[in-house]
Amino acid sequence: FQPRFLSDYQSPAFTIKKVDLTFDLYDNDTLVTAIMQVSRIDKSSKQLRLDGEHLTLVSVAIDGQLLAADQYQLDDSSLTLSIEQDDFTLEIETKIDPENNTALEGLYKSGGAFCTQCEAEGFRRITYFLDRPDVLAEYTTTVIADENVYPYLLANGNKIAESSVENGRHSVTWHDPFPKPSYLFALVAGDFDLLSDTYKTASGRQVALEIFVDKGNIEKAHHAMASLKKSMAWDEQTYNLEYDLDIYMIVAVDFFNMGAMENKGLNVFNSKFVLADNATATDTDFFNVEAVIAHEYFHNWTGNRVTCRDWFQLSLKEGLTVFRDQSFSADMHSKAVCRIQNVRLLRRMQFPEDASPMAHPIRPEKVVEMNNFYTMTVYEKGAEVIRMLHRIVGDDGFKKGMALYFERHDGHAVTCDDFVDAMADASQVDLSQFKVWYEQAGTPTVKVEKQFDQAKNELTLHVSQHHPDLPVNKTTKDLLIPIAIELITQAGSQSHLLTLSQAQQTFTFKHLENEPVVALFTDFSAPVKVEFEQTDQALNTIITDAKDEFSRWDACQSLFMREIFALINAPSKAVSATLLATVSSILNSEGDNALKAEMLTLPSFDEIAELCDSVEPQAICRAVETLKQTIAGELASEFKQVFTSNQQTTYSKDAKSIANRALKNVCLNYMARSEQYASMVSKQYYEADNMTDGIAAFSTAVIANLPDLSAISEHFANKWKDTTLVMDKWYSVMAQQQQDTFTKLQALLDSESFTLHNPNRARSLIGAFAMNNPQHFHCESGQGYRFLADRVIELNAINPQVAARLITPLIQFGRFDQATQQKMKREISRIASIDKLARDLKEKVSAALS
Ligand code: HT7
Ligand code: ZN
Repeated sequence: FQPRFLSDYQSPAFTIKKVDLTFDLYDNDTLVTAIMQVSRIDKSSKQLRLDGEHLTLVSVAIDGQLLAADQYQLDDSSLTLSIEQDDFTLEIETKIDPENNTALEGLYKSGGAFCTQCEAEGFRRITYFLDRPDVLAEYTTTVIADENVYPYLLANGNKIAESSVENGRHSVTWHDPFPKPSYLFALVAGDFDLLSDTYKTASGRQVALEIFVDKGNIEKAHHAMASLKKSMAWDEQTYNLEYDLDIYMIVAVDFFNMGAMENKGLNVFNSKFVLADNATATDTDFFNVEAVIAHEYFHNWTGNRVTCRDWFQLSLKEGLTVFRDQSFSADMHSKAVCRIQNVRLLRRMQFPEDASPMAHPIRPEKVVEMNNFYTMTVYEKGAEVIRMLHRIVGDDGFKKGMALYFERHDGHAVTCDDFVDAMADASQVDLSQFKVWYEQAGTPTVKVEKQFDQAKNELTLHVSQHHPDLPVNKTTKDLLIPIAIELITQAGSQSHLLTLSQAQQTFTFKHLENEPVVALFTDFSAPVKVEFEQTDQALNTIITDAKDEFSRWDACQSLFMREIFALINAPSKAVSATLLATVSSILNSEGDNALKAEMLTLPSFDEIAELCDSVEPQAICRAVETLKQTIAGELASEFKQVFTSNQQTTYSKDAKSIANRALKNVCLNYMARSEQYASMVSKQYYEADNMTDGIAAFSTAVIANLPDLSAISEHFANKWKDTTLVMDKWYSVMAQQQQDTFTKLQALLDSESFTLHNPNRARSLIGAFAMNNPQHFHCESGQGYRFLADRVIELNAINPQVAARLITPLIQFGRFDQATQQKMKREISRIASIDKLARDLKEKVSAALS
């Protein structure tokens, strides 16, 4: 498996301007006919090399002349032709086997329907093609299939023809007028329920909106439809961006490797991000459906109209689109809570990735398997980089930059540099140093020392930046880091934006009333770690007095972290009384309950481990458990009181009710650890009239290993046995069991409804175990690592993309002690030694073992 390098990029020697595709759909023997208008760009190039994998070639013809087998070269990944003409018609017929396509890339079957997934390099599993994002073609697609079994035949663009053909089959033709790269191609054939609506754009055009779901699920599609309309309106209001085709279709499928896919005019979604109703979806599910619908819709401009020159530029579309969906969610909901959740995700998932053997810059420079680079770094850190740009050039500058970006690049495949240049030119800010964020991996640390001159009432901050020494970075350069701060004095608070551009810099603030408490990186203004000595008292001042709600939450997390580290070092020490007082005062404070819920939630295992160098994982688990038990015990009646006062008699999805539920369920989690109130958990479970409360009680019962657990779990499974997405939740919760864990995990693997072939199901059990059950994943016997490795080996043969995602917690061993690292590496070596190891896994295990 050869790596590809960004530095080797060459523009294509040939391009394909138009493609006419016909799919004669059969489960095992689909015939694909591709008629392409090809042009030579580089006149010195005589060989046309087309990508193709897992294909059976039927015929090749140039300008109507069939080629004999000795007139082309064929191997496992390409078809090469010698070409005389500059412009010619190339016709290729291939056969494919959608039913046995368990990798879910290219054309495959999900349940009873045919669907496609072409990003990143799946189109080459459909036909031989220039499967690269800088070849933009105009597509016409004809789909032919049995009319009864597949009444809906869909593809990108607008429908231009339909007819009945022989043998009970029918044919539908679609045309997409917007030239696009092959990764945005889509086809769906199936029998669905259809939810239809319309949207009138700002300029008055009528757009048909269609959501296709499995039969019987239409009532679960209304929230997705409302989300789509909100997204369309938001993009018009915020960036003046209108939808461009006459129809926007979304199809929900159960078998899908990721969340959703932004194919032009025909999004294909994991049903998890479409279907939601009060009985089956949690508040978080409703939020996520809205966010993913928005994300895919926003790609229509940031990704589709302006696309990536090459896959190294993936963050051009993904970082920017995540930033756009985060901004949208923040406008629809609580800004502070959204920001806290973005940061939690970044610290829990991206920071560890950025310190792992697979660390890479947001614009990677070396790739073996592109599917391995749909990462937290490219997406989430990529969004943080865009957010910093936004902060540096300001909201107006950013909007002007976006407008200039579309003016310059609409209809083209471009680079991250092109985007930053548009921002720099529109706002007249020099962003050359800022571009270092695109080329450097690793989470920077910013160290700050504070000096206060009492006589002059002058504050000085000595600030320095430090970069981890990672093999992936040849050298390290200083970054341009925006540092938003708040200075809290008796007279109130003042906000400043500092720009750190050098290795060390000093910032001075004069005329202060008294020595201020300093809140650094308010609103998490840069994706860095911070070293700054602060007293508990200063952190408490930030919690009570900072204007920035993110900083109030962050200060609270710092207090928890401090206590957890103290408990790791001295397990039998008493939990600090000041911390208990802080928790109590948050519990009893006025204000936003959603924010309070976030403030009362302890840091996760991964956030803690992230700050460790060489720690035994069990020591983290023990420290967290001690802290949780102590808080729960000491403040039991306060939790009960807040729990009771936030109980609701009727279920509603307004922001206040969602916030109340969040707070109440955090309280319940603590109450499960106090003898007096643990029974409230099963009471809530059986009385719940919504999934948020039901699943909160169920998972609390599992994590606290309550006596009613088996009755609750049986009741839940019985009630929801026919609802796939809810059963995924059941598997996720069951993966967190604390007693006889491995026997129970085996029983879950053996259960009738478990299959590794469905990525949601695989992730719900195996992913949830490795990510959310640290006590047992990291158990001293190494059984947790073995369990994961065994599943990864099984998945290698079924779906390498999913296997390679699930291996992540096993390769992030660097923060643990040597003994733990050895156990983890032993399992990685076992994976490395199997026959036919897929490229996806090979890249990751090689990096981990090098
Ligand atoms: N752009 C989409 C990425 C995606 C994907 C990538 C590889 C393999 C399968 C995939 N499914 C979707 C999703 C997005 O970021 O919007
Ligand atoms: Zn995306």
